[in-house]
Amino acid sequence: MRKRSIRSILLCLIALAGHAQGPVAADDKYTRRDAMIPMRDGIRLHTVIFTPKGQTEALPFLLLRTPYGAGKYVSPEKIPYVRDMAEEGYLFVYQDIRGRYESEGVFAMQRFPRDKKDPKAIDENSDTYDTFDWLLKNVPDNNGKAGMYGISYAGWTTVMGAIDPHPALKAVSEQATPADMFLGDDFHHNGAFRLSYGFEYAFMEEISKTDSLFPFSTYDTYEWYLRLGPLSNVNKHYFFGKLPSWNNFVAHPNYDEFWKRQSLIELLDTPRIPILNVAGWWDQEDFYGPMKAYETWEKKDVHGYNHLVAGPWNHGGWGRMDGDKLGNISFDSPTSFYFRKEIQAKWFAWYLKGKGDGNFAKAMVFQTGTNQWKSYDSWPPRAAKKKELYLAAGGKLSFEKPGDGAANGQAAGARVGEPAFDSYVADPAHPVPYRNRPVEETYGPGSRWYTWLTEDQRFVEGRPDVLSWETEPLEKDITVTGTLLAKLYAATTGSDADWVVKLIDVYPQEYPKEPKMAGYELMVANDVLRGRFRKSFSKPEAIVPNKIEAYTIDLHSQDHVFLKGHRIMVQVQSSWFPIIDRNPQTFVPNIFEAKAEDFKAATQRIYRSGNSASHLELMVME
Ligand code: PG9
Repeated sequence: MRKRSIRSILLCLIALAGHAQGPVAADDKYTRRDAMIPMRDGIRLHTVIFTPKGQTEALPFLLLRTPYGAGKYVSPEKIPYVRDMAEEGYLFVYQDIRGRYESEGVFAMQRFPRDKKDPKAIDENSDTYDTFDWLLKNVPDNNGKAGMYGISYAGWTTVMGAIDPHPALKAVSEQATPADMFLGDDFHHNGAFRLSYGFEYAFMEEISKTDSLFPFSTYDTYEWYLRLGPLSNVNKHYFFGKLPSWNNFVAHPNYDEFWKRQSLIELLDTPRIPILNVAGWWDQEDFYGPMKAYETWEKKDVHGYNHLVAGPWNHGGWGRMDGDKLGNISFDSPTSFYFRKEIQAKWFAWYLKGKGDGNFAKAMVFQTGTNQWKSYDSWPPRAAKKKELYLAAGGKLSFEKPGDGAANGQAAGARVGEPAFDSYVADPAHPVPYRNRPVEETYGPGSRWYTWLTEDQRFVEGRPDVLSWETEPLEKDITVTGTLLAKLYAATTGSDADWVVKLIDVYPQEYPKEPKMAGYELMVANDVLRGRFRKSFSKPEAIVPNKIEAYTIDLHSQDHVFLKGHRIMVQVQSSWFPIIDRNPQTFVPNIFEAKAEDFKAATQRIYRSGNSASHLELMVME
């Protein structure tokens, strides 16, 4: 997990521990030992081992492998994320992965799996294996069992450890692992490049062995990225070809072997040990990942090992504080606290210590709107039924399929026989901000990155390049549980376009429960599709100007109740800057090499009648 995720939590915990000489304090319940553990190729990895003071029984290991600095960890009972487990008693182990912080070797962003025929080859799986071999032999009073867990990058290292597990590894919990960096996680969504994240993260991890923030010259990075101009200016003026990840973004603009080789969709096989996948509905970095990992494993889960937890959290939000609120949104109970105590701690207690009843539902999901935990025997639940929600005339949304164009409020300028549409001009010179400006540096001071997905979408409503459609106030609750997608029928005067679709819960104009939330527009699902990839992510194709084409946008899944009196809204726009780079709207083979003159304004038409009736497909529980 990132910044306010692991790093700042740790810094804050170190401060909390209130010690002057490194992260060991006299009142700590655990003793710390640092070791350099040798891997099969001779490289040594820095590892921090915490053992309970006065340990009376043999205990299992809990390992977390991170690129963000293992040395910063304090005694486990002082870390909210693992406090419940620390009370229970484990041998806590934190390790710097290769090339990061105090470990030797070279860092590789999501290192490719090794060639198993080569006994000297290494990867995160072999490093995990070698670590366990060493721990079992060198840490006294262990019970021969181990678990692994971690958020985001450490979730991914957990997955790598679980793929071909060491015999001592008995259960894992991957939390917010990325699954596919081209399709849905940190670096791209449906082929659209996550510019601010990709740029800042590549710099942070690869400019040196320890995390560094890029020195932006403006506080509002929206302005900085706009002034940057075409992406080719990044290497020309800032990175000079020195950051491997940036060079890979440039060299692999399509879904090729580079992305597929690291994709969990390709890598995951039958789960060999119990796996608890954990996702946050408003995870600003890796929501796709754990849901996809769960889905992929589920298809091969012959032993019933695979489980899912999804809750009302941002990236890693289950690991800190209470989880009763996210941004402006309240959930009525401490959901993170519940996860840590009632799910995570019980999971490892059962599999590593044989304590508890081992009774874990297939999917443990926090339903928002009603704000209740639900247990399902499958995800998505089989009981939900598909329902189409159509864009209609006059900015309305309707569960009724619209008829032909004439009957549905045709716009001026329409061609004869053209289906009804709504239209806007998308200009790459004035892209729609993805969050309210200033867009602070992602992990910079005062950044509101962590909660942007819960931000009130009224901040873009007045813009002529954002279209909105909404229902009347609902006469009864509508429960959306399961997968969602948008089917847009759209045309552009350009030859490439991005389509951003947001599903929004609009709170009633009078909201006595929390008056400041009256009229709030909360995104409950969203994503972007880069139009060139509408038929294939591997083979981009120019859009034929002015031709109506179908675009399917995966809006992932949700468990949300639109309550009686609320409205459902859909917004469509063609930029989300700078989290998504600007589409030039002129097809070029590689957008990383687009020229300034390729960026052109285009008129977009979103159709809503006859065979071109744009709609969302929702799974609804009756
Ligand atoms: N989202 C971060 C990340 C994970 C894996 C690769 C790249 C970035 C993180 O929070 O660790």
